[in-house]
Amino acid sequence: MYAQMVKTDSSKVRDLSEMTDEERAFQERIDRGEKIEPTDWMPDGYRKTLIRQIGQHAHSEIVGQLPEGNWITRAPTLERKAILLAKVQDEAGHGLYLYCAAETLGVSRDELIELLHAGKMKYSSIFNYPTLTWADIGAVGWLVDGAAIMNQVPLQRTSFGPYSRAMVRICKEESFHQRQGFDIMMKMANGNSAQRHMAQDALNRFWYPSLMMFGPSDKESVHSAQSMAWKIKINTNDELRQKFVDQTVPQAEYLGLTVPDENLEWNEDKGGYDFSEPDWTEFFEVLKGNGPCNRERMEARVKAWDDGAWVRDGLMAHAEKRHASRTAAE
Ligand code: FAQ
Repeated sequence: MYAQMVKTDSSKVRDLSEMTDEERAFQERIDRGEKIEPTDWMPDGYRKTLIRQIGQHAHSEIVGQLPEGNWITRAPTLERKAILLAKVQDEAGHGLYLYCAAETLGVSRDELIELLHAGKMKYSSIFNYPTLTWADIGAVGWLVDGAAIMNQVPLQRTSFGPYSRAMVRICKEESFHQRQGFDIMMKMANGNSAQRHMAQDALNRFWYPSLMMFGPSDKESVHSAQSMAWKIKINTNDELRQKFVDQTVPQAEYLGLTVPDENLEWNEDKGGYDFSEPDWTEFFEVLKGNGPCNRERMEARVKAWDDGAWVRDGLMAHAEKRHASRTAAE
């Protein structure tokens, strides 16, 4: 599933002097920090890159409901259940804002969903890992939402207006998600020894997959150079990964948990932690569809889509009937 809808290479980012007048005017708007709106002229590659990234982001929000949805019926208290339910509903809302943002670029939600189900579009690698214990729900909120926020806060300044505006609301909600995850971790880490053990085990299993969320290392990233020139991305994958580690290690220390990396060490010169890279072979295997839950996640999404066909058909039939009776009345 390592299919590319559009591929750019850092050596191929063109200089202003190599652009057509239209392309140069567009790039200058980006460089001045102007927002690009859906009806503005844009290069085909800019449109395709946005559809790929926003579509992948939308799919991640929707597929991302599955690992947590798995725990709604098993949350330890009524309060935790209500909170988790609200969080999972928020993720559905994020998916919908993002599909709407993608639709302004001329692709329909149905087309994007078809591409996902056909294995031609991706969703975040992180959601191919299982949530085995209640502490995993804490780790998802703390680490996965924490990584998502680290990536999404700069995206509020992305150059495409509808994407940037969607990000403002999403980031507010994600910060509540991150705090609820950290709150679960605090309860578990300060609980009895079995609970502390579950919290540590969740951190052990989610640490490296969370680091992978930022994408491959900068030298392996095919899209970063062009996406940054277009301000579709604001930071490189490695920059965000470093910021995430620097922010999260003190939080783990506060919880009394150990980050599962024996090479983790504060580096005074760079003002950040040195840390071990994730296993990139595992990352690319997950992207190819060979992660622990890829098949299960896609089956659940395809089933939900098929089971919902009668609702979509009913709504379409109703809309057509109303349209026909309005036209007849006119
Ligand atoms: N998983 O050249 P790059 C969330 C692919 S939201 C899967 O570096 P790019 C909320 C990449 O698509 C999480 N695939 O790519 C939540 C490309 O393949 P392609 C989602 C990945 O786009 C929390 C290839 O590798 N967030 O979690 C991954 O410049 C809790 C080469 O990579 C977003 O989508 C990956 N981790 O940078 C919900 C944020 N990384 O498309 C529920 C917006 C890379 O050519 C519960 N997206 N790939 O076939 C981005 O910022 C970027 O797209 C990156 C990747 C940084 C993810």
